[in-house]
Amino acid sequence: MSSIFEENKTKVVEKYEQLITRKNKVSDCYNGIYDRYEYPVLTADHIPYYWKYDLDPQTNPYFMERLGINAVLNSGAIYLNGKYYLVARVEGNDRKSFFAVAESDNGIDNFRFWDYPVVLPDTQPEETNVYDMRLTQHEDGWIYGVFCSESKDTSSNDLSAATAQAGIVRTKDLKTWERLPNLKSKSPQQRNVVLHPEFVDGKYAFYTRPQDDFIQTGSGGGVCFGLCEDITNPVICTEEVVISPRQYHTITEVKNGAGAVPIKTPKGWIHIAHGVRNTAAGLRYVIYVFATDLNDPSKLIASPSGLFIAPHGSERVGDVSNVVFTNGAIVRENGDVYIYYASSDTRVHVATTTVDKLMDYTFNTPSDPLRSVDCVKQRCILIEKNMKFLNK
Ligand code: M1P
Repeated sequence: MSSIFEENKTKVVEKYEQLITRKNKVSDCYNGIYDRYEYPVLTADHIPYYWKYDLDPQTNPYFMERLGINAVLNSGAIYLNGKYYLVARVEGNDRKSFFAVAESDNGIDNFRFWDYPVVLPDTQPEETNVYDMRLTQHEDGWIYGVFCSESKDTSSNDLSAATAQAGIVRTKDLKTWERLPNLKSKSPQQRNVVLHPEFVDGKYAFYTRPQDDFIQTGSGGGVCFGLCEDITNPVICTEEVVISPRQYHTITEVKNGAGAVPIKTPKGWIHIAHGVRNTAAGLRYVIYVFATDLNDPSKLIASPSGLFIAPHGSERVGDVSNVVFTNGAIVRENGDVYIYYASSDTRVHVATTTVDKLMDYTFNTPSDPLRSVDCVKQRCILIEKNMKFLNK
C-alpha cells in the first residue's frame, strides 16, 4: 500500500472525526430573542469521506477526491424517536443537489450523516435538480417532504431557463420514500412550498409562493395559502390567497417565501420565513417572522417589524453571499425551539430559543410603520418609556 495513500487517508479521516465530534457553544452575539452558535452544524466537510474518496489504494494511489461536495445547505428538520434529524440539501461539485439525512442527539452539534444519501424514486424524467425539503409531520400519520423540483424550460431558447415546481414525497422513517405527483396550482412556477401539519376544513393546506419565472416572482404577491383535497393527486383547489405580502421598501420587497413548517402556539401559528430585497451588491436574504390565526391559518394576525435573523460575520460570505435561509425548525415538548438556517448557500447553523420567547417576539414587536418618519416616532416612544429607568 502506498505511503502517500495512507498518510493522506489518515489525515482526512482524523480531520473528519474531529469535526463531527466537536462541541458547539453559544456565541457571544446577544439579542435576548435566540442564541446563535459559534460553529455551523453542517458543512461540506461533514460529508463522510467515503462519499468523496475511493478508499481502494489500487485505484486511488494519491487518495484523491473523486466526487467532491461543494456545499451543505437548506435543511428540513424533524425530531423523531429521541433524535434530531436534518434532511439537508447537499450540492456536489457538479452543481446537482440531493438530499441526505444527518442525525444528532442534541440538535446543536455532532450531526453525522447516514451512510447513504436519500434515494428518491425516479418518477420525473424531466427533473434535473432537487432542493430545499420542508418536512411536515402531518396529522394523517405520514411525514411529508415538499421540495423544489427543477427542470429545464424547453420552451425557451435561453440555455439557463428553468422551471420550478413543488415535488412531494412521504415517508414514515426517513429511509423509504414514496414519491407523489408534483403539486399543481394556477401559477406557472412554485418554490418554497410548505405543507401545513393539520387538516384545514378537512383538506390538506399548503403555503405556496407563486412565481411567473424561475427567479422573479413577478405578479406573485408573496407567501400564499391554498387547499388541496387529495394529497395523492395534489391540486390547489382554492384561490391562492396572499397571507404574507411583498411590500415596497421592506425586507420582502423583491420576494419572500415560507420557511419552516409553522409552529403551533397558544396565540397562533408562528411562521419563520425568508424575505429578499435588492441592494447594489445583489440580493440580500434575511429571515423574518409572522403569525396566522390558530383557527384560520390563512389570516395574518401578527407581523413583527423587519428581520429576525440576518447573516452575521463569516455567515455573510459564501457561494451566494449575503443570504440566510431557513426551511426547518424543531420544537420540543418542553418548548425548546431549534431553528436551522443556512448562510450564503454554503453551510447550516442553528439558533435556539423557546416557544415563549418566540411568542413574546412575535406578538410584542411592533410592526413596520413603512415610512422613516413613523419609524422615528416608533423608536422615540421606546426611548421615552426608557428614560425613567435611566433617571433622565
Ligand atoms: O440563493 C438564495 C436562495 O434562493 C432561492 O430562494 P428564492 O426562491 O426565494 O429566491 C432558493 O433557490 C434557495 O435554495 C436559495 O437558498
